[in-house]
Amino acid sequence: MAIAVALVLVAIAVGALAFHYASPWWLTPIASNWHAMDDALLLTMLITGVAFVGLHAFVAVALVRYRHRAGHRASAEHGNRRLEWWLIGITTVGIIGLLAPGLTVYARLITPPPDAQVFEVMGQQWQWHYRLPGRDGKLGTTDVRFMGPTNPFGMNPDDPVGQDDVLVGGQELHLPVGRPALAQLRAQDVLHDFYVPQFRTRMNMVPGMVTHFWFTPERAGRYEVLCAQLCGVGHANMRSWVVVDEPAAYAAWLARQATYGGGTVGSDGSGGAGGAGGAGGAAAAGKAGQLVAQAKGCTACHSVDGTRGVGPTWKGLYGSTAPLEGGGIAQVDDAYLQQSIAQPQAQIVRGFPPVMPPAQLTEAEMAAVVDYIKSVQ
Ligand SMILES: [Cu+2]
Repeated sequence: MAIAVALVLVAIAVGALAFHYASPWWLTPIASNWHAMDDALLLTMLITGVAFVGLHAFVAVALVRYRHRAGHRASAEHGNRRLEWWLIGITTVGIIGLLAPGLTVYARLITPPPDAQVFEVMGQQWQWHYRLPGRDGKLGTTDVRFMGPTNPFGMNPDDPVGQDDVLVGGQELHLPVGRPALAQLRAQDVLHDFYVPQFRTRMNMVPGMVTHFWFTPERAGRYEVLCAQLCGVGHANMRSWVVVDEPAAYAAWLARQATYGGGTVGSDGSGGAGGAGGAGGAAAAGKAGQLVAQAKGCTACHSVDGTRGVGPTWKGLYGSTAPLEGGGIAQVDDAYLQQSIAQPQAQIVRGFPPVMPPAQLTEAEMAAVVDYIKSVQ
């Protein structure tokens, strides 16, 4: 019996090592300066791996060597100074090896170099918003009381510093390769976490706080941003992209971006007289419904390209018919959309979970969203 248990323990240790070396789940190729993160992780794996295999081997050997046999009796040994010092010493070194690299790397992660370019990330159920400082290199002030469907950052309309801020349209942020970037993180509603696996960095985004970390993207490419905190039913759809560009491509992208004050970075009038003091300049006419849909989080669950999400896609929805849970068919018209937005539980489309919360929209926002859904054909 003792030998069988010892063999099982050896099999567990050997199996764990085999799984570790043959596993397809390993780190993605690194694309930032944070090789120290990988080193800290590998050191942790090494220390815990040696402890894991060593303890299993020790128990297996002890089981076989001191198993019950006729004529043998175990005897207790009281106190062994030498052995105790060895165990204390090895454990101390092991724990220092587990803690020290993480603490030093973290201290460096939150201490940006002076030439780091700031960008802001705002997390919201369930999407991302990005903001870059304009020509002045400074982000304008914000306040919770200015936050709304068309102003997710809470931009202060009266702050001249904020007029040239770049509000990145779409769900894609670009960064120049080789230049240190300082991520400044906020959250509107609940805990989120900005995570790009290839950068090896992540940080919680906490409502009411500004957190930060820095990195230097070292490889051009398109990298997926994941939310690394379970933040609600749309969490899995809270995705976005960071595109790392060569300087020329980055400059071209930046020039096309809209500024808060109106216009684009590339146009000379940006942040000038035309835009100064213009509250809500971000809301380009005709895009109101799309902005509301993004701001209210609709787009986390409803695609506009026909992909099946948590809820039905909006592509081609208007004018179609929807099969209902429990039988029956609904004609998708204005009245149906308005009811489905305000009281989602009234009629559930067959095959979709009844998880949508009622959306709190003003009459104007409701009309804008319905118009937007109509336009997605
Ligand atoms: Cu999230």
